[in-house]
Amino acid sequence: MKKVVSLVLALMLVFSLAACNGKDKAKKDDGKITVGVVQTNANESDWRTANTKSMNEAFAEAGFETKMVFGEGDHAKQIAQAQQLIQEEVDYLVILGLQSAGWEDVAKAAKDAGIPLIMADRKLDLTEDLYTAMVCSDFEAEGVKAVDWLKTQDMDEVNIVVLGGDTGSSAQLGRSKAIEDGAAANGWNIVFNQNMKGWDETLAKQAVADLIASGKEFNVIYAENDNMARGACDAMDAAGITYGKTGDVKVIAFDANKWALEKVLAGEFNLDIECNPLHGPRLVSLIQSLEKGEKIEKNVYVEEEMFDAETITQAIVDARSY
Ligand code: GYE
Repeated sequence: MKKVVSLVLALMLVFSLAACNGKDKAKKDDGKITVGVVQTNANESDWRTANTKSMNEAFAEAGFETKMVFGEGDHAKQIAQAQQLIQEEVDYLVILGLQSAGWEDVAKAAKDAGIPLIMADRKLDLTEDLYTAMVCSDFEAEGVKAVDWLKTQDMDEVNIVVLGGDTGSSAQLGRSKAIEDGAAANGWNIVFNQNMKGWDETLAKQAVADLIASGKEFNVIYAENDNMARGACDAMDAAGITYGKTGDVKVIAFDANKWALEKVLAGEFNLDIECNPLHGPRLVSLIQSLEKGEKIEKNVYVEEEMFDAETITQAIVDARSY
């Protein structure tokens, strides 16, 4: 009798395991591609909001299942989230890193699991054998555009306030390197150079307000995104400092959100360097090519423009999609 009971229990265990695998298998076999996305922060900036929306909309339209998680400023959390998505056997892993360093173990785990790793938005410090593709912005090149523009402004003395983004993100590293190299090469003074945690507009406003209160002279704001540029302008408004096209302080911003381009058109921002967040369609096209076994371009830098208060038009602003 005991042997019969043991046999029945063993068979129940085998069938339950098979059902479990069968359920998982069925999920994988429903033909849906599952994309794991490790995003930075949900409400980091208007750029990030447009970026998240672009991926969610494009993936849904393509019939992908999206598993999006948010690091919320915590690099270690992003690493753990990426490892969890690998455990869940997503078909593709898209990473938008809070930090550019520290991704080797995740990349090796994804490779071992046969999961293509795609870097989006921000390049990570990974050798080419550890990722499948990159769809990012060249942040140093963005900063060089701003430096080249500043050189044309024919200013006797250039005293720059640098409002950096999240420390260690490739966006901050590239944009900061460009202005620091540009200042050294052109004899400009960087009178303030601090990174704002989370690209935070309020932190940027407070930093500029404190700087004004300290009596530090400056005539250029180099804000590494639109939100921080707006914070700086709010601080200058409160202190009665003029800025923009006809003011005493030139304002340089990055991202080129539509609302910010309205400020360029109004002459409040002198220059806005585009950093295009609409990675959704690019990632869909890349994943569909990979699914078909097509050869892909491994490293793609997104084409981006810049907008000058001297030349922008309402038509240009109206045509913008984010
Ligand atoms: O400039 C900023 C966002 O990674 C390029 O992150 C992106 C940056 C963007 O929060 O607004």
